[in-house]
Amino acid sequence: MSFYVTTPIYYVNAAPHLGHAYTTIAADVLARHHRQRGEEVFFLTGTDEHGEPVADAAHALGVEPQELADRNAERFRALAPELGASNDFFIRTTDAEHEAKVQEVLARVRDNGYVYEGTYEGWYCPRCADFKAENEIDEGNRCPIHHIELTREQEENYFFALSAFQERLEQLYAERGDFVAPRARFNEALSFIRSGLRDVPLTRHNLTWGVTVPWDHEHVFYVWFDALLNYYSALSYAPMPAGFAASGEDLVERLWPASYHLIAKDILRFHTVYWPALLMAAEIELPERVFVHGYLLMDGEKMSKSLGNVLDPFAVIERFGADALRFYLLREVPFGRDGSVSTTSFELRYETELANELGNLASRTLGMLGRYRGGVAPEAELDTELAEEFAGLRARVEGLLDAAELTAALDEIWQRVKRMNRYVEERAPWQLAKDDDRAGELDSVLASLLEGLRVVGVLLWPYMPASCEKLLAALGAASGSLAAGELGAARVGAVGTLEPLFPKEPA
Ligand code: ME8
Repeated sequence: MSFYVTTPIYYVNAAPHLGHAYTTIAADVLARHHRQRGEEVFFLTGTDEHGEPVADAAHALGVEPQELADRNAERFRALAPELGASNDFFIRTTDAEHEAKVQEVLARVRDNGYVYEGTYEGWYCPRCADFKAENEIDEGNRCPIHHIELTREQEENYFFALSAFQERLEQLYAERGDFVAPRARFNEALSFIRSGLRDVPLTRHNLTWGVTVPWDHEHVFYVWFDALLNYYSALSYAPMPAGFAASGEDLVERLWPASYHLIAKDILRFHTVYWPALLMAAEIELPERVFVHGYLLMDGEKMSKSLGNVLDPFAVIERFGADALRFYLLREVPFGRDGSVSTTSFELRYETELANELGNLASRTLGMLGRYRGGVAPEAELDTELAEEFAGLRARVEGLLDAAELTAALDEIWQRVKRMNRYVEERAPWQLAKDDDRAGELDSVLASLLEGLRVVGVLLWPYMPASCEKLLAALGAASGSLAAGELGAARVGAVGTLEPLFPKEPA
């Protein structure tokens, strides 16, 4: 089994912000979960370096586009490990191998008869790098996303015959109800298709910052076609991950088609309409699914570098650690919907859920084991009540993560954390410890809590890898296999020490 997950490649016109961190974190959770299943996983992220958004930003700063790209690509590359992201490769669209692949695939699209010369005239947003139809324009000829005035473009271009794929796209949506999720986004894409597809520019004549069109050196490819192809081109030159079993196949053969493209709704149309059409035109298999998450909002507006209302992920990580940020974003904003984020709600969740509910549960449990049983886990039978609470949990988490329901899966696990907190209060081990006749009961309570913590550590590991590794190490357990995510699957033995997982007063 293989699992190939991607994030969008981010524009290098400015530094990374929390919105970028969000998609990267989400993709990382899926990648880690699938590695726990024992699958061959490939997780790709990277940067989109061509086109007007980058060329314009560079000119405004008085530097060459390549210089700006080099500077900001490094920041995006550095963000991934800071977030705890385990990406297997980082693609840059200025990589020579990527550029060569773009030329090869798009020449094939032309050979297959889907490219023709024409004149484009219409409205264009240089920040979106997108041509806007009349019904997508805000009052005053403004971009609905960036609120800037659109420019009128007239250009001799090569066109991609998108309209030729109208029927095949409709058929794709009829046959594959899970091609796009959530459902509302599927419907949005389908209704865009049904409204009638128009051909789109494949090349730009007035721009030089891009991949040269091999059959006409006066043109560069329109940045979106160059960018989308990253998902495919990366596999032709990324190194084989260390854990992959030996086989004669290269990464394209092993991993294509992609299992999941994660994106936000701003780039829905490119991924759910242009991308499948382009692949059909090039005779390449289509990806399995596109999951469209919502926007992180601050003060009710989409956070974005062009609007300047940005919360700095680096600052949060420095004080609270990457795990807290990962947990907060996926817990606070239901994955697939828009949601507001703020430092106030972050601090509240950190304190009540991470420090109190999980951190305290772990330190209390280990503390009681030390006090009452010398730090050695009793071999007692597990409490049936708690066992029932955990029954089927792993399978439900797997099912939800198959559908990229990251928030729902996290909640399933967190309900058990809350349950264990209540269990401690109900069973009051400190009372049981006073009564020698109830030693067996105390054994069972402690053994059950340790097992519960171990299971939670395994299942939460994709969300909070560093903290779960600490917890599991203290329990003498491992995070590697999802099969261990069942109560009783790998009993805890002797227990080590555990520093507070989420200190109340972080640095
Ligand atoms: O669109 N909330 O790059 P980009 C949630 N280069 N997610 C957000 C977000 C927010 N407020 N802001 C950004 C591009 N994102 C193209 C993509 S792909 C072939 C080319 C995330 O730098 C989200 O994943 O504008 C969104 O789709 C992406 O960043 C856009 O990043």
